[in-house]
Amino acid sequence: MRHLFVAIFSLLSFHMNANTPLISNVYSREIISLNGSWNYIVDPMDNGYYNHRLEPMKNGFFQNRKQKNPSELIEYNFYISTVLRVPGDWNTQYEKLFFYEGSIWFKKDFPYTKKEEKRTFIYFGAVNYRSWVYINGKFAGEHEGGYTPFNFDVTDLLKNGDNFVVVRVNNTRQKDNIPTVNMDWWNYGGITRDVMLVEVSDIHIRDYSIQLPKANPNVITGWIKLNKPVAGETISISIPELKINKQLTTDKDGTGYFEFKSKPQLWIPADPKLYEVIITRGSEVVKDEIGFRTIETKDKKILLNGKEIFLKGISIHEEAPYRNGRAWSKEDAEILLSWAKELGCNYVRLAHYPHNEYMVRTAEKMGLMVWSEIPVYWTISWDNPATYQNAENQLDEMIYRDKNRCAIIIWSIANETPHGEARDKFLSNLSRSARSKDNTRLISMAMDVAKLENNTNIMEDNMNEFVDIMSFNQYLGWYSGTPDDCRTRQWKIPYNKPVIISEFGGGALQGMHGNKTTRWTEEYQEELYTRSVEMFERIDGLAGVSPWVLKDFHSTRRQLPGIQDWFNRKGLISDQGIKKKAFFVMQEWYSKK
Ligand code: GCB
Repeated sequence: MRHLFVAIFSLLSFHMNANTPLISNVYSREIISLNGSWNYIVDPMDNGYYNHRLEPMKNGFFQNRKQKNPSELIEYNFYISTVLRVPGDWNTQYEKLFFYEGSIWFKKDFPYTKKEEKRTFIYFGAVNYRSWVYINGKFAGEHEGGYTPFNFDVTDLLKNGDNFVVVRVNNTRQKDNIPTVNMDWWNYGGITRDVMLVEVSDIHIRDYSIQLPKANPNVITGWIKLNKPVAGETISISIPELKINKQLTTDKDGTGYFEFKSKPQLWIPADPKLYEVIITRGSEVVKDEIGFRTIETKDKKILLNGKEIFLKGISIHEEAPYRNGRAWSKEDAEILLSWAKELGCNYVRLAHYPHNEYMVRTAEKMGLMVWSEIPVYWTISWDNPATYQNAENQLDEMIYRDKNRCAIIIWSIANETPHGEARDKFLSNLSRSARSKDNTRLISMAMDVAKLENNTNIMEDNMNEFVDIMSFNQYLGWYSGTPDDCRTRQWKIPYNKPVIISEFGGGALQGMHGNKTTRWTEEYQEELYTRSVEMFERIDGLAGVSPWVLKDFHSTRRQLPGIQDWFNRKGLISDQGIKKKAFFVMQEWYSKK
């Protein structure tokens, strides 16, 4: 009986390990990077995990076994397998992996010296889509969702000297996933963001929130939370430039709350002021740069720090500038966002999933407000409770990571979802969930134009009560009608809320020239932009736009040879970084707004 119990228990512990709550702001902690070359094994049948009866094996590839004598049979070997760069998608590193969807095993060796009194976590900025992590052959944890960070406490799995980490990554598209099986971007697989070990003390600062409360620029409020529910711990918070230096005592949940009267210089795009904030607990120090601003809506206006602002935006995919594949570095973020600045933007829509932390932090430093989105895209499984749970989880992880980024003004909970009862229930619940986590930001989603009557686009959506801003994607002149139709098209949006055109645009192959009625020429795209912005002037309550899209990006839906070649060509800039004519139409319009 006892044996049975032990067997069941070890089977469970072999596979169960709930996600450990995330350590905030890892970049300011003591970290050891695990970026670099990782050996990999492509495993389309999950042969490294299941035996021929499809039962999980004790001896899977995560054991990273090496042959001990020449008669031993082991049918894999990480050490003589080729390498992939991490961070990086696998699709653009080897031609044979361009279209690959399935499992790949990654392995990295690393030396480690255990430190008394320290806990060590392994942290992943993102892995697309699902991952299983093993340290020295033992299961550390698993994660679902390709665009948000996660970490596991691996203190007890590490040893002094040589260690190895193995990650099984699977990016198979599935109907019930978020996103689902079809989307207009590349399903890049792999360990696509930074990986690191994070060392913290046994009791440590896990998370904090520091901001202005809703619509009040004279008080800084927030909380600091330890990883354990220990009362009576002293934590200090200081913002030297504001002469704030306070001590907090944790309550029985291990949380300390604060509220200071203060009049910080407010963050605005033209002067994105950030303050150094230092949080200390004993010898532990966490530093951050935090900006303060309020964001709200009043009737059809968006108010930043109480003043009306027009969002001059651009939609961006997380694709590297000048090279193929996922963007992941600070340098990538700086190039992409400096293009947005050159366009005249004060705002970016980071589509269609949470982008890496460098993007958000760089936008904040450059004075760009941010729309951040989860990949609830097109037609997902509205009726499946597990799909809902997954969406809510991705929403939580997005908010958790970025709640201290003042640049983020909008949480977007969906893109172009079809009207219907199940969808309404799903999205209204998501909206409630977002508000319960963060009542200081605006909520929106990119909707579709509902109908066309008497040459009037009518924007109706039951979700209007669950958003602060009515945002619509519309492609008049590309997917329907001609650019000329924009001259007369009218708009009716029957809500007393600000309106954002979250997408518009059309494709052009950079360098292809011709008549403005010829598809794919830069002239067609230029004309489409010219007519579109003219039309936007007639939209009552228009508070911002974010054209689709900054740069051409890879998409498996875009097959036209010679023109698309697997790129969505709606970029204002080509995949090679060359500006198309429409870029300058938008730049000119923004310069007058
Ligand atoms: C959309 C989608 C976006 C697509 C775009 C297009 O409405 O939101 O993801 O890439 O249209 O190019 O068709």
